[in-house]
Amino acid sequence: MAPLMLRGVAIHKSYLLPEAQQSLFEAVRTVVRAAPFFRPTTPRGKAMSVRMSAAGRYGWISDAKGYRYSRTHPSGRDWPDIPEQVLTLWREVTGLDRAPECCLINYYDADARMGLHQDRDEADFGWPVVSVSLGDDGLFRIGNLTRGGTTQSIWLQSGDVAVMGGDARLVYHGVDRIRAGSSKLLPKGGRINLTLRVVE
Ligand SMILES: O=C(O)CCC(=O)C(=O)O
Repeated sequence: MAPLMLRGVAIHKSYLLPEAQQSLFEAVRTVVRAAPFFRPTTPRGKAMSVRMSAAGRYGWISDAKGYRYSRTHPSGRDWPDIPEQVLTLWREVTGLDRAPECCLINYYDADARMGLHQDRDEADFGWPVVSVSLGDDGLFRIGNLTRGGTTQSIWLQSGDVAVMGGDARLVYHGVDRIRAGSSKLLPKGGRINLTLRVVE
């Protein structure tokens, strides 16, 4: 089915069927056992509401030294490999042979959110960013290529996949709120978002 287009972002609603969501969630659990969630702080020292982990050659971290990609988890260990089913999904939705080097894993509890931002720490904005939602619904807001202006929002649900590429690669985006209890996929509730990016 053709994706729904919102401000250039391609949103594949219900891309993953419940069984595929369950299997992806199990794969994420395995990653998080090896690379436990941590709560990043902004360079100004404020704790972010989202908890993070990652798989791949790079993870993304933030602390007093700033926002950046890092080859290691805060524990000092390498990040686990990106699960094969995640790489398959990337190939399916992008049609690219080049694999992403970072699978960022965001965990949102009922009160977590993510402010409007651009993904611009990567070397080449020619590669798309792919985002996969699991668990509770998240209200995803899409703005413009510069800060400010009008925005539009859409509820991303478990199994939805969004692709930010082409002219929409650098669009401002964020998550305003979580609809707690809207999914039963995560036994303790909450939302997981996987963000796949080519870094180098
Ligand atoms: O959780 C989401 O849907 C978006 C995550 C995001 O924007 C990011 O990790 O940069």
